[in-house]
Amino acid sequence: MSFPRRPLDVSLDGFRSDVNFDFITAAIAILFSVIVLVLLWVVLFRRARPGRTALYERGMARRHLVLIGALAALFFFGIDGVVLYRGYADLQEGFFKFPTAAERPIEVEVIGQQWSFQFRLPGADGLFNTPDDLLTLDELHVPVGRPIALKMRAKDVIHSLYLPNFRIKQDLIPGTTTRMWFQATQMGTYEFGCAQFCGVSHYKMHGTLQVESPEGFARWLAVEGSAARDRYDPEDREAHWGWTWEEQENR
Ligand SMILES: [Cu+2]
Repeated sequence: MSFPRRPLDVSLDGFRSDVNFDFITAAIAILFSVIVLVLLWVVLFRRARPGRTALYERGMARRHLVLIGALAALFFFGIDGVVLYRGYADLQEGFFKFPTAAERPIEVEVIGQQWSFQFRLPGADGLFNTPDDLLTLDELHVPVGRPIALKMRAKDVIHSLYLPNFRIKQDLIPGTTTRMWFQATQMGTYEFGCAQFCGVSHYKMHGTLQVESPEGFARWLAVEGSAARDRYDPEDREAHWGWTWEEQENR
């Protein structure tokens, strides 16, 4: 089952969320229809009419309690149980597992502030807060088919980076570092936004994610990297918000 208005899924793991959403929607729709049909049947065909008394039943007899228990168990294990099982399977398959260094992720630092997202890529030296860092505002460039590892902080209030085409969202919280990862399966330009109401101009807090071919991304890195080195100003303290990654950070 698919809904035409859903944003295009261009991620490795987005289908996991879609499958769960579809399952819950279908299960609730079926349950709702059954309950409405039973209610209609009772109201229309079992009501009092001339020559017929409606039966008033408190539902406390043993057979009623057994029926209620059986239905409750059916719904609990048939819906919640399935979602729990699927969620656990997703965990096991690494949906929520932050990429290790061995998986060679593209590492990105994100700062959220009223009302924009700033992204920092480490550049050729692989280290953050050095002159060749690539800084972008409300625009993130990533290559297709590589894991992207984001570590995020906030300057002022809680923001949330939401990538609808990747079915992921994570808060940026002042005073702590949060993490999120994704992998794109399709090139293109996609929108991201802030998903926490973070002030009067919250609506302005959005930008574009450019998913490029590996060659296109390498070209972008080379061109922007040398431009970044030229632009680097050691006196500009505001621009040096990056930090050094620690393996155990925020586990
Ligand atoms: Cu925000």
